[in-house]
Amino acid sequence: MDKEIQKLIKGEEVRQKKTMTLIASENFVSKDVLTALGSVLTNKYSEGYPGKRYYGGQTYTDKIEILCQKRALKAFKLKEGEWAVNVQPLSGSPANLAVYLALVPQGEKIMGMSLDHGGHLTHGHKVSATGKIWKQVPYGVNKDSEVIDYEEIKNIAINEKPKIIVAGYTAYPRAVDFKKFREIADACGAILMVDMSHFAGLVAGGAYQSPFQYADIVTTTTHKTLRGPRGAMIFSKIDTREFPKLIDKAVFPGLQGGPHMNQVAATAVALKEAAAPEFKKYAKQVVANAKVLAEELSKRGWRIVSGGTDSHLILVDTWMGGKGISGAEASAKLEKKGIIVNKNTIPGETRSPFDPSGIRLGTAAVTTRGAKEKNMVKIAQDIDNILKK
Ligand code: DSN
Repeated sequence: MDKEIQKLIKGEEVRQKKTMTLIASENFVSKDVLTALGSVLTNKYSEGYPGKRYYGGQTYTDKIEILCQKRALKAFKLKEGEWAVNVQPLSGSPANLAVYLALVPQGEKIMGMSLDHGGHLTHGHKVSATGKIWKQVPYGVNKDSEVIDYEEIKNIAINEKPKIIVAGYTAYPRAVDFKKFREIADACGAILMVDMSHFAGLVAGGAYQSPFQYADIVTTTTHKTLRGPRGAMIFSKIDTREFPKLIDKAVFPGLQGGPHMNQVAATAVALKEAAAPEFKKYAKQVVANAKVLAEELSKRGWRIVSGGTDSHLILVDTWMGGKGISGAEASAKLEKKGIIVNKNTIPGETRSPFDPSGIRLGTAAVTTRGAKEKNMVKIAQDIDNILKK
């Protein structure tokens, strides 16, 4: 193999082994997922969909894509005929973009949580294409409780009449009431899209409420709590609105070319793993670990945004909480000692996104490595010791 690249990959492998990953959006995939990802499927072009491809030689790719779709429905307990899934999005941002391209006329409104409250760039933020082609109607969390205020969101939605409402976030630790979001969407005639990228694995493992009973569209990345390769999927409800057909057209040929079939195969492997009984234990442990980590940090005087967590994710206010250390400084100090986190804005942010007021922690990766509650106590103690210095 190319020695120069081999050395760098080895370096990254060692870095991953020697450090502790507390980045909420990262995880460690199984050997089987890696094998599928590094397979000969990377050599194949498969524009189109099973049975309707543009190039020959699709005997195996068709079977792989169909199997991946079946496993996706099974992992989230969905029935064929009620839900469809597109497994071709290359990642989360194109998946969300494809949904809007399919369902929201240009210039119309996307209602999404603002970035500093925990939303994602692709929920209509102005620096993303989603905020340039469409207009974002932002919503946030309650100033005091730092949790979602459904009444406030309902009022905004009724006044603004967005075409689509996005629930599901990138830095929101708490449970989301999808039933209430359904009522809000119905009150203003909007499509309800849930971006479950962060908590998809917890949904599959039964450790976080499922959005499928209430959403019209569910997007997810495949590499966070779901523990698959980097990629994404778009689930759409089958009814007279023909969402699956519109979404398929928007993904290809609307937005993407050939799907990465090695990634689709690796996603299929991860989905089989996520449907297995051991994954339930894993998902429960992820949440139990996050709760202990939040409590233990709180006991040591760290202000936890919203007071705790219901998921894998914790937002720590390192600045306004009285400790006076910025997110960038905290992240750099922790990295020096082998703990990898990301700096993060917090609701009501007063600093810049490059050096915000907090850090975001997540327990998906350490739980894959076998961490339990007692390890969380030690991690909280280590974080406290490092940041106090
Ligand atoms: N970068 C992802 C995250 O860390 O949450 C979202 O795109």
